[in-house]
Amino acid sequence: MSTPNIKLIGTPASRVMRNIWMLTELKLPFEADPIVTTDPALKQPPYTDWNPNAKIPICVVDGFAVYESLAINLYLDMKFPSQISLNSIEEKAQGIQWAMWVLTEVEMHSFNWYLNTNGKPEAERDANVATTSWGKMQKPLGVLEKTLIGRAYILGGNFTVVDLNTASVMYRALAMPLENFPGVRRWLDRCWAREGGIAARRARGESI
Ligand SMILES: N[C@@H](CCC(=O)N[C@@H](CS)C(=O)NCC(=O)O)C(=O)O
Repeated sequence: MSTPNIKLIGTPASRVMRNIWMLTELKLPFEADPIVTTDPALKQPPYTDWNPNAKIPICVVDGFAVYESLAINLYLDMKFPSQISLNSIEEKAQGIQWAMWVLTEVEMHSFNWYLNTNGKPEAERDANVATTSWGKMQKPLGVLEKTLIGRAYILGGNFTVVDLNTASVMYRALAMPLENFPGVRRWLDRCWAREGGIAARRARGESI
């Protein structure tokens, strides 16, 4: 197979980090276009041809464009089978299930918690939003804690793209007080300690 031509569009200080992690796991070289969301070019072709939402990330593989960060990772998983792949139809269904779960049940509460505890300048933080968001995190954290009983990773003993997608969306949970969710704490730290997780954090300027 010839080397694929992969372009990953968007600054690493964004959801693009989820795809940097995936491409690092797959050991696939890619051309980075670190465009930022405020760049007016994002609202023009060729970007809007690739993603009419004018958002990042976008991944273009041999001319085929995909957007939506977790859809990109599930596509890359199907296109480039690897050690972390989902193989059976049932595993692929779980890949879709967990991607939808983390985006609908976790992402917004996790981000709002981060913004109002650390992310925004202190004067702009709202303690009520932080408390409400932390409250909303309890149910999904409990679900994940239960899922991880007796297993190192979400589907069992091996790290898969399901863990990558779920843990990458839970980036801000790294800073959460997870004492009541020890299984989630261990799993999250184990996932983010991987080469791809470290590469994604370094790409956004973290010195880890
Ligand atoms: N659900 C999409 C969200 C994409 C998204 O909102 N990306 C942000 C950057 S992380 C963006 O491009 N924002 C620009 C805007 O909203 O105009 C995904 O996971 O890829």
